[in-house]
Amino acid sequence: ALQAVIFDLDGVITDTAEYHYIAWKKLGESLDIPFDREFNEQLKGISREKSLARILRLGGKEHVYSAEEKEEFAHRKNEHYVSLLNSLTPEHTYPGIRELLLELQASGIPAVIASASKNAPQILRALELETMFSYVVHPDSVPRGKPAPDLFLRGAEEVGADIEACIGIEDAQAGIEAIKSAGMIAIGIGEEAGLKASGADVVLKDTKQLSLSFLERTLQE
Ligand code: B16
Ligand code: MG
Repeated sequence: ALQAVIFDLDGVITDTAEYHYIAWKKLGESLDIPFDREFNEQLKGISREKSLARILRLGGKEHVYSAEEKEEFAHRKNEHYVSLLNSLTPEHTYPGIRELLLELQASGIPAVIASASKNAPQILRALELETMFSYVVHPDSVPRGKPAPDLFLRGAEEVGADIEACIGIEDAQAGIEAIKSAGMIAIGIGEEAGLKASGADVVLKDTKQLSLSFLERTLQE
């Protein structure tokens, strides 16, 4: 039986993935490194520092700036991103998510957050969801980010769940890879092709179809 559900945050619980895109795009443009949504897919689930490194590499500028300058760029992106978070309200929770969390709570199945974001607690507060999760893994508390399995393994460990009885839910290719290398069942949310290629067991277009009975069926298959 299902023992824990480990959720990604950005792009699964709410649309903060769009805010990340807006903030990185603006920073990229200020450095003369424009990019589109397709490139942005590679930044999903990836830490702030690694995302910046990928953008600089795209522009052939990975060796142009000092460590202090890079820190300032990451800081500037985060300030913009956090200012966009101010408009976040409980209504911004993706469809079906609150209902699923209530079902899990009623069944005593822990819900866990395994996000690469250092802003996760603030986002959960803005959505008024912070009491719905048994544990939020802090990205700095594990050695490796996604696509390594560390965040998901730590999440399962913290709630005492067996790996094979856990389901991970992700919108990013790096996140699906992380769930699969942890040995869990992976549900992808979004574009089928990329998520399937990364190993997702099932892909849903959006979060509307998520329910406890869907998760239980997926685990049994
Ligand atoms: P922050 P997730 C990830 O969150 C985002 O997908 C990724 O775009 C972002 O760079 C990363 O969090 C770090 O976020 O700058 O807020 O620490 O999808 O793993 O929930
Ligand atoms: Mg995500």
